[in-house]
Amino acid sequence: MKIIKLSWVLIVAIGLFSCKEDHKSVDEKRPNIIFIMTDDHAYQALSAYDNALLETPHIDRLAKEGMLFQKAFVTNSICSPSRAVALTGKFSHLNSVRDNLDVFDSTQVTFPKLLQKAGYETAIYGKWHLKSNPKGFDFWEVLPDQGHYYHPELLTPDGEIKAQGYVTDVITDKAIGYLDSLRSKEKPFMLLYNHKAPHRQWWPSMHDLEDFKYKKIPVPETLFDEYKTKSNASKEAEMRIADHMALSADNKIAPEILEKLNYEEFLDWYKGAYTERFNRLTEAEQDQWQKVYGPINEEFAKNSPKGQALTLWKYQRYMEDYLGVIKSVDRNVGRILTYLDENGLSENTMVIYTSDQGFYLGEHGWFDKRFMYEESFRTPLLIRYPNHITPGSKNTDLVQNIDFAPTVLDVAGVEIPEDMQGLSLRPLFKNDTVSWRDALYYHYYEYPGIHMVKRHYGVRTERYKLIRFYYDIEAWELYDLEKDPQELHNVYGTPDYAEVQEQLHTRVEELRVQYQDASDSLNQAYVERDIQRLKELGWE
Ligand code: SGN
Ligand code: CA
Repeated sequence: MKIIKLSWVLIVAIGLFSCKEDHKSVDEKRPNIIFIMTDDHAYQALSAYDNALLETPHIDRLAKEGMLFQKAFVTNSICSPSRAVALTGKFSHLNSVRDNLDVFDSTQVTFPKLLQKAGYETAIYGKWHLKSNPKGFDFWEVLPDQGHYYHPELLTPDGEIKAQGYVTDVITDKAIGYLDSLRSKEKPFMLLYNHKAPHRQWWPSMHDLEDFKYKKIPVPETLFDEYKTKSNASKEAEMRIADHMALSADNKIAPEILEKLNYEEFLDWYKGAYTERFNRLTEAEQDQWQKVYGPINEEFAKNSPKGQALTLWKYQRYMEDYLGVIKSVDRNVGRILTYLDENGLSENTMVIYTSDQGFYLGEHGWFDKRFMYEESFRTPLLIRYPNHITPGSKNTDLVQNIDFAPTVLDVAGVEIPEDMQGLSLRPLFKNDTVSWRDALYYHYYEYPGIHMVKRHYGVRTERYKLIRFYYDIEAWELYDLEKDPQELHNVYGTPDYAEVQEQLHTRVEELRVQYQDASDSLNQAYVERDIQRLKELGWE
């Protein structure tokens, strides 16, 4: 009896001791980091934010077990610039990438390089879109440029390879392959796991072809917005579902049908794009595809909608494919999280989920991004970091993608270079009241260019937003986000807002100085250089 009792005491004591040891090692070990960036994932289509459109249970897990940032924004709502900001912690005018045509200067300091120097192992799989080759990674396989949904090519240190399968699965297989067999078990790792999805032209995986088809998708109130109080920048942008979404490439109606029905089909390029993408499918995939899209094509030919009915039809088709593509992202994020669970890695890994920017899902009649209006200025941000972030917490501070690099470095215990312009989000993890920024700065440059969104910059505070459009337009817009969250009433120049307007003018100038973007002549030099470059490309 005594012996049994004694052995119990020993077992409990050993148990307690080893628990304590485990706990200690979790706290003291440098965390692994998985940084997930999708492309064009609107927060409106992520159920931790809003489940009106679909459920994303796997991505939502990161909010349930971590923190959901409700006011996360970008500095320049477009792909390559956003990625350069994330890597460097600096605004576009200082990191060499102001638009999608710029080449990333890979000699710059980036957070992966600093982590690598500090003893982390670093890897990237998936979308890169920065033209120069990745630097600061022990392992990398990236999509050339935008990449393809089916059987994508990948750039590797040993040259280009062609993968078999659907891009979101392929990237996940590579990421899990790295975690499972390539990874050093001695070093902490930092993995950039970047998806192409859900970028235009929204080709769902074979698993999700039927998912949203014919389901009635709620229509945004502003689908037929006429921009009554807005400047011409909105009217002249070429990203309306009604006028600029291609019935062939985007909505997947075969070009032959459109020609037969005399639809004024958009650019020739878009017709070619549909066939080119369809031809990437294997024969079996083409058959499966036709089983779903064939009847859609037949119905379109029968009803041949026009006018507002056509816009509603296009919106519905757009959403069916866009949401289908997100389904596969969600499932694959689930695979990664399960891998972490099953391999004892969840506890000591910080997982960040974000997108390179937001996206319009029919709001203001649009698809695409670029504008400083909320849907494209905001981006999803969810962070899980066990023992450091309380599960299920929500943050409403104004955070921005310049903060990603400082945050990752801070969490890894690496010194944040002084010239990084963002702030570490770590103080926000504890849910305490901390003194934080009161305003965000934004600057978009890609004009003239695809979608023709004019150059603009501006400031957003908790309540207001002031925007200046410039170059071949001179216009200011002011929104009271509390009274007008949909940004339908531009109140610039109205007497009631005179004081607020003046304050915001002062604030935006202060931010331009703070972030070293104050010189108009410099912007003019950018403009001239860009115009020259566009001419050389034959785009103007
Ligand atoms: C492609 C898209 C555009 C999109 C840009 C930039 N057209 O050109 O609609 O705005 O990429 O997107 S597509 O029909 O070829 O897909 S970004 O996310 O890379 O900035
Ligand atoms: Ca993008």
